Amino acid sequence: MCGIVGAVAQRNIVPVLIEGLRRLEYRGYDSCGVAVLAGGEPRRARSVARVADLDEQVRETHLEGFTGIAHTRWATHGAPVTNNAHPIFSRNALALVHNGIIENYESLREMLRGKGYEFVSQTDTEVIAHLIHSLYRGDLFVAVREAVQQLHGAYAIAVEHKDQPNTVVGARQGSPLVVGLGQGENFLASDALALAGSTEHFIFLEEGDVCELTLERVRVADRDGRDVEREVRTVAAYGGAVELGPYRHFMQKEIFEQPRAISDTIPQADSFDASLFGDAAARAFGEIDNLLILACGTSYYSGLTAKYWLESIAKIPTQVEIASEYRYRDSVPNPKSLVVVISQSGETADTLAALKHAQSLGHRHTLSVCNVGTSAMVRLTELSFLTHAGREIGVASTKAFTTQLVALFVLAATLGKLRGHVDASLEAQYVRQLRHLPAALNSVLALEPQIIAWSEDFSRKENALFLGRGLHYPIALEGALKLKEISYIHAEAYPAGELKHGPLALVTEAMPVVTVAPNDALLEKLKSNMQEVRARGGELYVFADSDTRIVSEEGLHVIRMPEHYGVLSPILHVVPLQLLAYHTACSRGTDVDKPRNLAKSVTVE
Ligand code: HGA
Repeated sequence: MCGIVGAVAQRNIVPVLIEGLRRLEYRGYDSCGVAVLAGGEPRRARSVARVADLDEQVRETHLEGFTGIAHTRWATHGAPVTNNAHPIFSRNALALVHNGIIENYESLREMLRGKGYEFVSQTDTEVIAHLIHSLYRGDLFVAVREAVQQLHGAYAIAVEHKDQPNTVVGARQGSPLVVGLGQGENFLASDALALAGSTEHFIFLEEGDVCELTLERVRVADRDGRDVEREVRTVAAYGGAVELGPYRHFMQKEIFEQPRAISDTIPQADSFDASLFGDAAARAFGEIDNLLILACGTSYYSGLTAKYWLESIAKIPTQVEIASEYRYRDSVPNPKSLVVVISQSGETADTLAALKHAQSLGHRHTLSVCNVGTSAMVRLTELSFLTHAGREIGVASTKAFTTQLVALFVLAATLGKLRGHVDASLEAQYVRQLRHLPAALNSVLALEPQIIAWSEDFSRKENALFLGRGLHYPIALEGALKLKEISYIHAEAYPAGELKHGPLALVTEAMPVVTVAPNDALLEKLKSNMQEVRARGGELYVFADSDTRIVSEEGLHVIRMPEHYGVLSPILHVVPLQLLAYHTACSRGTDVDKPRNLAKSVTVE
């Protein structure tokens, strides 16, 4: 989603700003822009095309300056047109970029119109620019501190003013913002990743903070206006640009990286110990008697899968909720709950807000499952388990999902052991199964040519059904989501036993029905559900474990999974569904890594 980069330096800063935007591009955006202070009024360039186009513009127009701010926008208020792209100006004196949503923008707009401000964009952001301008009396830091008192909603902003040519001011509430510390130059960004190559020293601003960057100094004030010292962290792990290598898209690369990502995520130790989740975990795990999992999208489906593991392996009651629902409904807090939040980026706005809501209700024990160790979510939770998927560029999540599943299985096994339901031999069996997963995944990835053959049929369909049962129902949900996201084919997933209660009415020869068929206790029931589909002319595409005795015949296509994988089977069964969605999308010619209307790291509500 939206990205911010800002800098004050003693050199032309535009190439650094453009490079920062490039590093944030993978999150998805619909327009971009940059503004510099170059003697007098701010100058800007904006584009509704790619950052590469913006780069060309700045070269052609010789846009250069020592102080600047830049932005990638994912529109929430106002169409993705040049006029709404950030930086937004106020009276050619002040330039501002913003991530988030200002909820009281209508009343502020009326108030500012009353003061003579003219609005030229449809964004909510423009009110912030004019508000700060209206409060400016020669000190931008003071004006921003006063302005944010009047804002309701979520924001991370960076602002510059023509009368303070070596200053950038930032503020955050509900959206991330970091300060990067350089030598005689300082930076601001919505993600430290944007500043890789410029600095390794960061201040992660806290909620309500306002900061002022000048060449030699960074000043931070907290929400009460008191100057504060924030910890400086060194983050050296951000490498250079991620290469595509021999793959056509990042999504394909990331699907094929799963054996490595999973092997890096599986704990080294041969036993499941609470300390895997942090120093305080042993005590916290001893004080809980249920779990509340909060997540969105694909992470929600990993939570749903975890519920089956947690209740069957650890015998611990588990509730899974969509974060954006939980945060706004009345719920009954249970002091003995462990609240588990799951997010690839650790910055997902809805999940972060749900976590804070749970904490405000008095939940003391919280755990994040996350792919970014420096993220707000990891910083806010008592316990954490980091997945080691590496950077995920494709908007449609793949390796983040399977590594989350590994993390959540380890949680179930650890709680199962602590609660006396996993003895030494079962523990050893789980460890063996985990260790063998990367090899098992490689065999599943070798099915790609057979899946490509199916994807050609799929690319001509407009609807699809996905069926699974038990532990594999969330996998069917994830398969349908992947197909929707990147191929734009309408897909629905159902627990197979639910077909006869409604969706069977949709089944005709035109409806492909993808079935996840592991050889588990529900296999015979699933086979009956498949017969119900065949009897109505539905075309079945089945991913069947080799020992299921499901064989291809007319209207029934079967791809054999290399091995039956017991309790960890969902981690294998999701992979062919990822490949099916990927190759179907390729056949339809969609923008696989940046599907329309979607963005990575959903940092707005
Ligand atoms: N509300 C602003 C910024 C949107 C944003 O943060 N997207 O991720 C706008 O629509 O311009």
